[in-house]
Amino acid sequence: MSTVTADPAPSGSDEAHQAEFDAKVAADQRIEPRDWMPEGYRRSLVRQVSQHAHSEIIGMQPEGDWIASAPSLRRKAILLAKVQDEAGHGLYLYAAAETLGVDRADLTTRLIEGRQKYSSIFNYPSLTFADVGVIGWLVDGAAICNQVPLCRSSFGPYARAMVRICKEESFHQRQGYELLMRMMEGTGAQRAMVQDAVDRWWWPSLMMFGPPDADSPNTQQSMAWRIKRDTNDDLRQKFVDMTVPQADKLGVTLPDPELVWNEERGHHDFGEPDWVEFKQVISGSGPKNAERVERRRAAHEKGAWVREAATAYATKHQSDREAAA
Ligand code: FAQ
Repeated sequence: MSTVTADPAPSGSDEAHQAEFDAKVAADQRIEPRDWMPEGYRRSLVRQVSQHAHSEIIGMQPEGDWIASAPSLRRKAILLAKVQDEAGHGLYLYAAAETLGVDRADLTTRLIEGRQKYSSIFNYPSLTFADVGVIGWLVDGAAICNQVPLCRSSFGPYARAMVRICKEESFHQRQGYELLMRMMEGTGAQRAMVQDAVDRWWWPSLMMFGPPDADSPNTQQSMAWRIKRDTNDDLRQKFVDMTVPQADKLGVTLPDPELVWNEERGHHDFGEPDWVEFKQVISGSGPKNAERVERRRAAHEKGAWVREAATAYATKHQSDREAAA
């Protein structure tokens, strides 16, 4: 992947800028924050990157609920590390969004006022410790499928953030699968707990990839701009094909009677997720939407003193530096 040095103050006509932008995208070169970019491209990135950042932060909650009652010190240490990683992912992504000229504080306000979306998946409850394993296996598995291609996204800061995030997500996926393997070697009750969690998380995991391509208003343009590299349906198919053998090895049944290998297509056929439920969840009426957002709002308010202290510290150091200069 080659890079093009950004011109900090591009000059010339809009047509020339557009032509240069189009050429860079077509050549798979990165667009950097100081490069000229179409306003629609900037807005679409702010939309996707901030929703992604919010998802990481809200996504800490379903598993975070189990930190205090993890069944062993080892499981607690793993879970703590994973949830901390999600916070880190949120930070990289908010930082990437800020390079597009938006303010993280404003994005947070939009999230807690319900004006911006985050991933539908995090509006479902985590009812047992098996959910921790299934979130790692299926939710992180879906996230990896969706996000590895984003390492080649046309916007430099987003693509670079995704490289590190994907490495950490791979660890997350493996820890989930390993936890489930151990539970499946356990008692009948433990195996039933795993199957129950798989039954509850399978369809919401498929919804993570977004609506079917025919109902996806953003895919076509985002693909043309190479923000997205694959369509929602293509990634969903990839996830199903990748997950079926893992489910077999684990010894669980995926809750879809239509799931079958199609020799002709070289892919699995599978049933249709409940898109009515998906729309309800993304418009704020899922099982946990209100609780997730309220908790985020309370945490934000509780953290006000930290932000004030950090700002006071930075201001003091700035004046000390100026006095010394
Ligand atoms: N949930 O036209 P499209 C993770 C919205 S991170 C909620 O197809 P697009 C790590 C969409 O925003 C998971 N809303 O949109 C982790 C749009 O609304 P808008 C997050 C959804 O952008 C693991 C409208 O529907 N990952 O899991 C969803 O082309 C474990 C129309 O949709 C990312 O954000 C949904 N599932 O494609 C953390 C990846 N799907 O904005 C903790 C980056 C669609 O017009 C624990 N994002 N919508 O009002 C993407 O790849 C894309 O944005 C898609 C959606 C594929 C999510």
